Amino acid sequence: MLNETTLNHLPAGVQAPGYQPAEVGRGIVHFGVGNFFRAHEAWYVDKCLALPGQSEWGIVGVGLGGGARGEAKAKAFQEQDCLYSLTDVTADGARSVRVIGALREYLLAPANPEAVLTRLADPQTRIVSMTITEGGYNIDEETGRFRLDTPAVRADLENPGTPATVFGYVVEALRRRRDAGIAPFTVLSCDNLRSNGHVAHEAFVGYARALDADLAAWIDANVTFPCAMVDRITPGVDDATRKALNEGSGLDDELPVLAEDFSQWVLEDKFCNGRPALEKVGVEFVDDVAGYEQVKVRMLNAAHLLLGSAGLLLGYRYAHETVQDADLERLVNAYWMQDAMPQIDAPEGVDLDAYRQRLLSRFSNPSVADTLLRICSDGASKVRVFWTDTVRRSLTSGRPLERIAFGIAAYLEMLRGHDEKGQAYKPVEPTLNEKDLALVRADDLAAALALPAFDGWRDMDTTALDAAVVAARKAIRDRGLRAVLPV
Ligand code: CS2
Repeated sequence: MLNETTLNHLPAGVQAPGYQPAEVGRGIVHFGVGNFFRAHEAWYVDKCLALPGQSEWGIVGVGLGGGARGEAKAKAFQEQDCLYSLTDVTADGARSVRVIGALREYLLAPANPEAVLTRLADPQTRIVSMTITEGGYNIDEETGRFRLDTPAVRADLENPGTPATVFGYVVEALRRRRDAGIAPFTVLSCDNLRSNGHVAHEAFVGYARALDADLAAWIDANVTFPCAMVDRITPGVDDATRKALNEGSGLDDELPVLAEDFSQWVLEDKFCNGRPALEKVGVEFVDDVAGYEQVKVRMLNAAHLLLGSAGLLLGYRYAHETVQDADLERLVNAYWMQDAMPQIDAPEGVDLDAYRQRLLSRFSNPSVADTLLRICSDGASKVRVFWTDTVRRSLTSGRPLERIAFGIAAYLEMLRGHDEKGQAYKPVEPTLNEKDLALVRADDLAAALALPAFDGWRDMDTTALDAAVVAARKAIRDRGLRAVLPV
C-alpha cells in the first residue's frame, strides 16, 4: 500500500515528492478533493513544496459529502497518509507517474464539523481554495445574487455554528478569525466560471450579509477573491482504470489519478495573506484573467459539451472517439472558427488558432479515455456557464444561429438517455428535477426551452433561435444527427 512508510521504496520510474511530506505545514484548506483538484492545484503546490522556503503550503482537504462514499474516501486517504499517484499521459501514450505529497490531511466535514472550523480558523491557514463545480455557487442566474432560499443555506443561516455548506464553513471561520484578531485567508475559486473570483465574492459575501451585516462588510473589506482560469483534462477513475494505473506504475494505490500532460493555471495576484511561489512552477499571473477565461470556457468547455451531446447520440462514449469522427471534427471546427473565435476578446499574445489546434490534439488523446457522460454531467449548469456568452453575442450580432441551435437541440435530445442505436445511458443531471425532465420528454419540442439552463438569454428576443432549436430537434429525430449536422 502507498503510504509514508512505503514512500522510500517506490517502484522504478515513479517519482517521489521532492521533499518530506511529513515535514510540511498546512497553509491551504481545499474544499472538493476531486480528481481535477488532485491533478491540478495539488500538482502545482507539490512542485512548489520542493522549492526552498515553501514548506508551509501543504494542503488540508475537506470533503462535504458524507454517507458511505464520503466515509470510504476519507478512510482511503487516511490509510495512505493522503499520498496518491498522478499519472500523466501524452497524446502518443507516453506516461509519467509521480507521487503527490501536497495533500497532508483529509477531513470529512459531516463527521466532525468543528475540526474543519478549527482548521479554517487556525492562523496557519492562509488560503481557502475550492472546486465545488460550476453549479455549486448557489447563484441565481437571473439576478446574479446568492440564493438564500435553498434548504441547505437556510439551515446554515439558522445554525451558523454547525454549518454544512462551504458558505457556512468559510463565513463562520472568518467570523472567528475576525473576533480573535487573526488575519483572514484568501478565498480562491478553481471552478470553470466566468469571473469565478467575482462569483465567489458574491456567494460568500451574499451569505454573510444575510447573517451579519458587519461581518459581511469586514469580509468585503479584508478578504480577497482572485479570479482564476484553470485547465487540465482529468477523467474519472473507475475500478478498471484504477487497476490499469496500478499495473502501469507498480504501486498499490487506492486513489490514483490520471490526467493529460497539458495543464494551465492563470491567476490574478490578489492574495490577502500570502501565497506559494506558484509563478516558479508554471502558473501565470496576469492583471486580468477574463480574456483567458473566455478563451478556455468558450472554446474548450463549450466544445466539450457540444461534442459530448452529439457524440453520445451517435453512440460514442469517449471524447477521443468524437474528434476521430470526421463529421464531428468538422462540426467542432466550424463551431470554433465561425461561432466562438470571432466573438472572443483574446488577451494579447494568445493565438486562437494555435489554441484550437492544440485542443483538437488534446481531445484526441485516447489514453485519457475521458467519458462523454462525465463531460456532459451537470450539463444544465454547464450550458449557462459555457454557452451563454456565445449565444448572447450571436443573438446581438445577427450571426447565423444554426450551430448554436443544433448544440442546444443535441443537448436536449441527449438528455433523453438513449442514443440513435437504441442503447441507453444515464445522463448525470443533479439539478434537473422530475418536472424539468418531463419538459425534456414532452411531445411539444419547445417545452424544454423553459428549463433554467437557458435563463442566460431569456431576456433577449429568441423567437428565431427557439424555432431553430425545435426544427433541429425534429430533424435529428427524423433524419438522424449525422444527416443534419450544420457544417
Ligand atoms: C469538462 C471539464 O466537465 C466538463 O465540463 O469540459 O471538466 C474539462 O475537462 C476541464 O475544464 C478541462 O480543464
